[in-house]
Amino acid sequence: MSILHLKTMQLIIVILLLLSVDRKTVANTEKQPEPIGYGYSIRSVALDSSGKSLAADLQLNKKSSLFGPDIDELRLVASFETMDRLRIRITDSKHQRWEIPNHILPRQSQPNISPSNSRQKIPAKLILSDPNSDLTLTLHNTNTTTTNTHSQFGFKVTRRSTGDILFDTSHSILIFKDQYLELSSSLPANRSSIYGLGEHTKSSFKLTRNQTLTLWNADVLSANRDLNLYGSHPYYMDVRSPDPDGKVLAGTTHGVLLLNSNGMDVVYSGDSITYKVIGGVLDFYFFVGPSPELVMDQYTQLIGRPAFMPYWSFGFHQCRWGYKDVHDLEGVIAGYAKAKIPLEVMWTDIDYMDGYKDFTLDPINFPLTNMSAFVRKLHRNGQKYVPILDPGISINKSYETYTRGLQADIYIKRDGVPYVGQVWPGIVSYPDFLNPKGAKFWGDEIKTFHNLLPFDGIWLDMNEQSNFNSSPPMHASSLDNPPYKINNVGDQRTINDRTVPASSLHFGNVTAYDAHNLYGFLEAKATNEVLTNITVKRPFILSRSTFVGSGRYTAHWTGDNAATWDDLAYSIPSILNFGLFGIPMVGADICGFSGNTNEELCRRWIQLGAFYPFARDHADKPSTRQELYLWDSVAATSRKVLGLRYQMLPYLYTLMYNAHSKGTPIARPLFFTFPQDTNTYNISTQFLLGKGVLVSPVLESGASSVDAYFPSGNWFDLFNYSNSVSVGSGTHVRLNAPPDHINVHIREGNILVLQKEAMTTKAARMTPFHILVAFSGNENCTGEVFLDDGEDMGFGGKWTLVKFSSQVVGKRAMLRSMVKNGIFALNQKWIIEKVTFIGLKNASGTIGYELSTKGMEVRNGRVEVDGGGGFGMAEVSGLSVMMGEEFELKFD
Ligand code: MIG
Repeated sequence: MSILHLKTMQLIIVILLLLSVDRKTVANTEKQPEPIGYGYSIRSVALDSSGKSLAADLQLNKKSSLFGPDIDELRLVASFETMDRLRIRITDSKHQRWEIPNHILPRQSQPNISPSNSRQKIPAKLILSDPNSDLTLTLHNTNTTTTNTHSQFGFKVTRRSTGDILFDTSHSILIFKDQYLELSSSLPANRSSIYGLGEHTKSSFKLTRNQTLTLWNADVLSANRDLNLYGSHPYYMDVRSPDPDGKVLAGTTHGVLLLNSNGMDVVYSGDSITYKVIGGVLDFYFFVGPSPELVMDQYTQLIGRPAFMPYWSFGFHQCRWGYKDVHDLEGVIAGYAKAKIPLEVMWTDIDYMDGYKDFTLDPINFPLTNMSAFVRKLHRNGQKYVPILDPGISINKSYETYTRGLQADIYIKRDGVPYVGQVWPGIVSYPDFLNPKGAKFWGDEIKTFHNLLPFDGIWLDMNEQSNFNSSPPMHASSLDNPPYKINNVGDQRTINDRTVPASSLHFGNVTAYDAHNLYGFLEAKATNEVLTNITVKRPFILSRSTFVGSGRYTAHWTGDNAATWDDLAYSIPSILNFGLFGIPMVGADICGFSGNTNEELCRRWIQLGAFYPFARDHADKPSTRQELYLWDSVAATSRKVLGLRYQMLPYLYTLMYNAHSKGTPIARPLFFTFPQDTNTYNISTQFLLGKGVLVSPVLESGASSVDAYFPSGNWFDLFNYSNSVSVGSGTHVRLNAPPDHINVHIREGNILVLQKEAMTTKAARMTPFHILVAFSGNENCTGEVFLDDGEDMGFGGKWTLVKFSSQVVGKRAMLRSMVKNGIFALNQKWIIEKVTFIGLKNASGTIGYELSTKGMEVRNGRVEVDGGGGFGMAEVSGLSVMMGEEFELKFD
C-alpha cells in the first residue's frame, strides 16, 4: 500500500471517529425520534376451501403517534382473481374506510373468509399458490429487526417458474394510520426497469433512481419536469433483466397497481419502491405477464379496455387559444386547404364562449348563426368540430345552466353550501359527478348545447379540478391539512393548492380528500355516456385529468408543454407512459403550447407529432401563430409526414382496434417488440407504432443527423423503400436527417396495409389499398387490418378483419390473406390495387408471379425487381383484388 493510501486511510478513520463521537453527543442531548410505526404481526390466518384465497388478521405491534394513531387490527385478504392476477388488499378490520366505488371501477368481491379469533400458532411462513398461476404469495411473520422484539408481518410475491421475487416487503415495516399508510418493497436494483407511475413530465421513460413521484391531480404546466400533473396512475410495469442463474429471461415483465385514489408519494430508490399514501386502503394487484403485451392485456382486463376512438380522430387536428372570431377559424381552414395540408378537425378554446360560460356562444365574435354555418361547412367537407368545456359553472343568477344546477342541488359543497371557486368566468361552482343527478345535469346541458350546435367531440379541460384560488383551511381540519405532506407541486404545498379544498363534500358525504383524483375520470365518464346517447356513435373526448381506467372513456393530451426542444423530447416518455396507463390515444401539443415556437422547432415537431396517436397543433393565447402552413418549410414537411400518416390510417386504426380488444398501446416502447434486447430498456427518444414501425425523430436544434438504435434485423425507410439499415444485433446508427426528413422504418417481418393520402380521413378511406410486405428470408411476415364504419357503436357483423402472412414456400416468396367476415368489406367494394415486396434477397431481373383469389380468378404476370440498396423490391400493381376476398400471390 502506498504512503498516499495509508494517509487517506488514516484520514478516513479519523473522520469516522469524529462522526461517531458526534452522533453520541447528539444521542445524549436529544431523544431518538419516534419511528412512524412498529409494524404488525399475523395473529390468525385462514384459507378458503378453494385454496385460492387466504385471509389474515394483523395485530399492531406497538403504538406510535407520528402522523396520527395507528389502526390496531388489520385484515389482509389475498386472492387469485384470475390465473394472471393476484390481489392483496389490506384494510382496517373493524371500520369501513374509503375505497373507490365499484361503479367507478368494477371489481370482483373478495371471498368472505374469517380467520378464527383464537390465537393460533402462526408458522413463520405461509404460502398461497394456485396451480394455474405462475404467481406465488408468501406471508412472513418473522423477527426481522433487532430493535423489535415483536414478530413482523411482510409478504413476498414470487414468479414460480423462475423463483424471481417480484415484490417483497420483508425488509420494511407496514404502517397503517387513518391518514398515513406506508408499504415498501425491495427490488433487484440492477435487474428491474420500472415504467409508469404518472402523470409527470420526464426526461427518461425508464424511472431513474432516487426520485419521489407524487400523485395528486393538479393544474400544473407540464413544461415542469417531475412535478405531479393532471392525472394519477399508481401503476407500474417492471421489466426484468436476466438473473445470474440464467433462469429469468430478459424482458420478463409484470405489472403492479395500487388501486387507491388518495394523494401519495411513491419513492423509488432503485433497490426499493415505497408507497406513502394519505388515505384509503392498500389494494394491490399483481399482473403476471410474462410479456409486456400480456401485462397490458391483464391490466386493461381489470381497469377497462381503452375506448375505440372514431376513425376521424386519427386525422390531423388544429387548435389554438385566442382565435378571435369565426372569420379567424375559417381563415385557418382555408389556409390548410390552400397549402394542401390535411386538416380533419377544427377546435375552439374558451374564446368561443360568452364570458367563458359553458354552453354559451360569444354573441359578437362567435354568434350562433355564424357558428352553425361554420360547423355545417366543416361537415360538408368531411371535417369535424370540437369545442372545449371547463367544469366550473359561473355563479350568476341569470345564467340558466347555473340555476338549473342549483335547483338540482348538484354542486360540490363545503360547510353545507356550494363551494365557491374561481376560474375563467369568475366565481364558479363545480358539478359533482359522483352524484348521479350531477352527471345527469351535465349530460342534459351537453344535449341542449348539441341541439344548438352539432359538435363532433368534447374537450374537457381544468378538471383536476383547477381553481385560481387556494382557499386557506377554514377550520384546522385534518383533511385540509393532513399530518403527512405529500410533495404537492414540488414543495409540499398544501393539497388545497389551487383546487377545490379537501374538506369539501361530494354526494354520499364523500370528501374531496378522497375523491379529488377521480374528478376528471368521472367528468369524462358522464360526457362519454351522454355523447353516446345523443349520437349513437363512438364518442371522441379529450380529457386533461385522468385516473386509472380513464382510457375507457377518453383520449388525453399531455397539457401545457412549452415550445422548447426539451419538451419536444419529453413528449415521447409522456406518450409511452399513457400507453401503459391504458390511454393509448394520446399526443402532445404539436409545435409547443406556451412561448413562441419557431420554424425549425415546429418543423421537427410536426415530423414527430405526425406519428403521435393523437396529432393536434395547439398554442397558448399570447404566443405567435403556429398553423402548419405559415412557414413554407413546415408546410412542405407537413405534407410529407401527414401524407405518410394518412397512408397509414388503416394501420393506426387497426392498432386502435387491438388496443381496444387487448390493451396493447398504439405507440409502444421498443421493449414491447424486443424484450430480449436489454438495450431497449433505456430508450426515451424513439418509439414503435405497433410492433414494427420505428420512429426516430430529431430532437435537437441544428441537427441534420440522428443517433438511432436499431434492434437486430433489416429495416426499411418508409418514405424511400430503398434506404435500409441492417444490423445483426442491436446497434446505434447515425442516420441522415435533413431538415425535411424524419426517419421512420419498418422492420422485416411486418406487413402494412396502406391507403392513399387525402385531405380528410373520409376521402382517404375511399382510396384503394396498398399492401406493403417488408419481406424476411427467415421470419414469417404478418400484418392485419380491421375495417368497419369507423364510428359505429354496435359492431354486429359490420366489420371485416383481414390477416396477411408472407413467407418462403419452397423457394418462392408468397403472400396470403385470411378474411374474417368479408361481407362488410365486399359491400364497401374496397379493393387492393397494389402489393409491394421490399427486402427481397438475391433477386434481380424480372420474376413471374401468379395471383389467385378464392373466386378462382388466376392472373399471371412478370414484374421488374428493383435492386436498390442491396435488397430487391417488386411491385405488383394495377390489381383489383377485393379486400373482402381471400387471395394468394406467389412469385416464381
Ligand atoms: O388556464 O383554455 O391546458 O390547452 O388552451 C388555462 C385555455 C386553461 C389550459 C389548457 C390549454 C388551454 C387553456 N387552458
